[in-house]
Amino acid sequence: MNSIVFITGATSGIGEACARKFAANNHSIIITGRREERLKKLAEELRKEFGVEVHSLSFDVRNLQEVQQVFTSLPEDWKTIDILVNNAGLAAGLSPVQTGVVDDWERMIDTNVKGLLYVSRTILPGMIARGKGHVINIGSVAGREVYPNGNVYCATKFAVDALTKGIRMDTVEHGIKVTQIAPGAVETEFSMVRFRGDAERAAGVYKGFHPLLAEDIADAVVYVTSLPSHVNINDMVIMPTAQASATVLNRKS
Ligand code: NDP
Ligand code: 8X3
Repeated sequence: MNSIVFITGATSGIGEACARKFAANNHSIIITGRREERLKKLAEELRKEFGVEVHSLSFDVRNLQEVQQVFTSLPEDWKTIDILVNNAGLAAGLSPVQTGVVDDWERMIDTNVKGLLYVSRTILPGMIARGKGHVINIGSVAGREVYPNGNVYCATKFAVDALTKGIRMDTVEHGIKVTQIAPGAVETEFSMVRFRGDAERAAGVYKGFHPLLAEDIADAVVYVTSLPSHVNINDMVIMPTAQASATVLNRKS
């Protein structure tokens, strides 16, 4: 078997693009997410198109028991994960704290912070036992700058930044690589989720400029895993050319 790559949130956007790129590079892939039908379809497609081995696991990263159970259920030769892409995440809403929806806060904190911790806690011990592994956390420009009404989503991505540094410090003596990739605006299902299916509002986020594509981020994810064993990219911030900061965009219309 080639490297085994475990990707959270592979049912759409950046995670799905990562699955395609890793498959195109002949890696064995474990694709995960809650939407089982999408996982099945993607697994079949990747097997057919690239002739690689694909395992799919449907679970919610917010549920520690589920995370542990699905990992335990993996066949032994799939447990030796080389690369973990902690990508599953979301923004829910865009409101001031004083009128914020508490349930949205819980979803973001539980998914973006606790989910990343649960998956890392489950997979890191094996990497440490084998003395090698690479963890890639998908952060965000929102983890570098706070923007109006971004409050809790930004806080979760600042937490991803802190956890990336913390995991790197905790595992450096075991030879583990830890990378954060922090994108600006990427056109995926992200804004549809954030605005609860309001397609017009979601499309408006990317109007008048050329946003990043999920494939652009997947290229970077695959690149950081392609370097010699003594080289680690700690951190990468990737923006559309038309975006200078979280709030400064060169919109033409
Ligand atoms: P998408 O909405 O397209 O994809 C999000 C993925 O996360 C889906 O596969 C979804 O799968 C999965 N996911 C969400 N919640 C859970 C959960 N509780 N358990 C398991 N999987 C879950 O958005 P993106 O591809 O854009 O987002 C991927 C990551 O990139 C996120 O962490 C996001 O914060 C980050 N990011 C996005 C940017 C953007 O502009 N799009 C910019 C910067 C960072 P399912 O629903 O099937 O469970
Ligand atoms: C997603 C990018 O700017 O919408 O993390 O927060 S932003």
